[in-house]
Amino acid sequence: MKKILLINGPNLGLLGQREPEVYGRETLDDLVAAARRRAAELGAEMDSFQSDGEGELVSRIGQALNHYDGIVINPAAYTHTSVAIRDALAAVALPAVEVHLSNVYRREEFRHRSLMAPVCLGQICGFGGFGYILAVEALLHHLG
Ligand code: CA2
Repeated sequence: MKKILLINGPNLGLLGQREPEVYGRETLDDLVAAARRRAAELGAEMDSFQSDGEGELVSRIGQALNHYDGIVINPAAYTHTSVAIRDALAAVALPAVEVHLSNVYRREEFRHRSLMAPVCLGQICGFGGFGYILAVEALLHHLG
């Protein structure tokens, strides 16, 4: 059975409580549950991890090697700044799908650049929580 890891970065634990016009009304637990259900329907197992800390995210990615077949990641604000998270993804070299709730390209210019994109299979953004399901499907399709 394929095993995938869903990683969420800083402030995503606040989902559903603030800025619903940007990020929707679902909580992170709702999004994780829906993504896990889809993974199970497709015959895969999914673990989930959220942290506000760059170092913790880097460590968890590092530990993923030999435990997971692939990663779905919303690095949140670190998408635009973190060489450390990008290097961790490159180092483990697991297939990874980058996902964002909002359409980052319709927002401020600083969100238009992703340091993660070059080390990911692809990016899904702008579809809210449904993007997490699309990301799981894309990763599992890639894994075959
Ligand atoms: O659209 C996304 O998924 C983002 O990764 C969300 C990040 C943002 O920095 C990226 O540019 C795009 C921010 C996550 C903050 O989450 C909040 C949730 C509820 C209330 C406030 C912030």
